[in-house]
Amino acid sequence: MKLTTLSLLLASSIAATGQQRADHYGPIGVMGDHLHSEGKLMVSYRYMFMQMNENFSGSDSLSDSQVHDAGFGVTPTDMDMEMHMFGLMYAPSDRLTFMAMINLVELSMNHVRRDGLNFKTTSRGLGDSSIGALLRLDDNFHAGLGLILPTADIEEEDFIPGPGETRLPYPMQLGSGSWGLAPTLTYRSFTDHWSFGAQLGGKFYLDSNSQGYKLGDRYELTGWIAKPLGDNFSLSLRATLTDWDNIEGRDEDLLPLPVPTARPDLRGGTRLDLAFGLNYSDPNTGINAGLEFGQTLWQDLDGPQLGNDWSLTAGVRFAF
Ligand SMILES: [Cu+2]
Repeated sequence: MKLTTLSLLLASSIAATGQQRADHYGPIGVMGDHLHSEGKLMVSYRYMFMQMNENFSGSDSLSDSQVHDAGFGVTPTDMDMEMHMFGLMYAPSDRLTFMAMINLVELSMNHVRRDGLNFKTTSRGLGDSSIGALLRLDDNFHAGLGLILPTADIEEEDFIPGPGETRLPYPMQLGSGSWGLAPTLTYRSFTDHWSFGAQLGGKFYLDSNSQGYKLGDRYELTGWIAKPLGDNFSLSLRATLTDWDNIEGRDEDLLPLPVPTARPDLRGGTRLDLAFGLNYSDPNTGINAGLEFGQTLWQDLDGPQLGNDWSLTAGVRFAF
């Protein structure tokens, strides 16, 4: 009888925080979704792949020849983005968790010229980094503030038929080149059979970079539901609305190439993504692994601009 009461109490406290469950952590694609208890350290690695396959103007998709007809001698046809993200979290108290992250970025973009010639450009290297902190406000809410560190190279070059070896357009650069702030407000709640989360986040760049431009502000609202399956697994469904502004200023060393990616006023947009996720957690070892597959449902872009198609994030988190 006593044992039953104790285990019921234990079960309800676990349900309240989700501490031991696979959905204690949010979907793997969400950053800053959780805090840690005092003295805990977490290391994480995430791999992210995103693919863009089509150009958009507003919410309409454009064929390659429609982009040519809009006055561009060259159109991008598709782009792959890969990121390796290494994270560190440390909690000096139950209310405060520090975070740090570095990223390796790999980009490749295919193009077709009006005369039919195809070519590809690539860039790879260290992306922007960040340090930050999460502060617990109450049982359900925590606030975060990240400082974006301009550690990425924004002077990447590659061979382009015509001009030859030259500065690559904006989306092929590895980061922002600017210092920035990334605030977040996160909600989490747990019931016996479900958990819910939501996060409102922004990225605001503070100054123009060394090349004379500043990436536009970015806002992201994401919300998810997750369901534990047994002791070690959970499934999640997440919707994300993202809005980002055009570039201010222009890259002084970028040639006026006849391609939409070289235009600072064709970078902004809004999009809605849906993602399906799976988490695995082993409370005995502190290992949590996650997978999340995302599909863009709708986008409205200042175009012609390549739009997102799908993404995959896979990662492991280890707390000790
Ligand atoms: Cu963590």
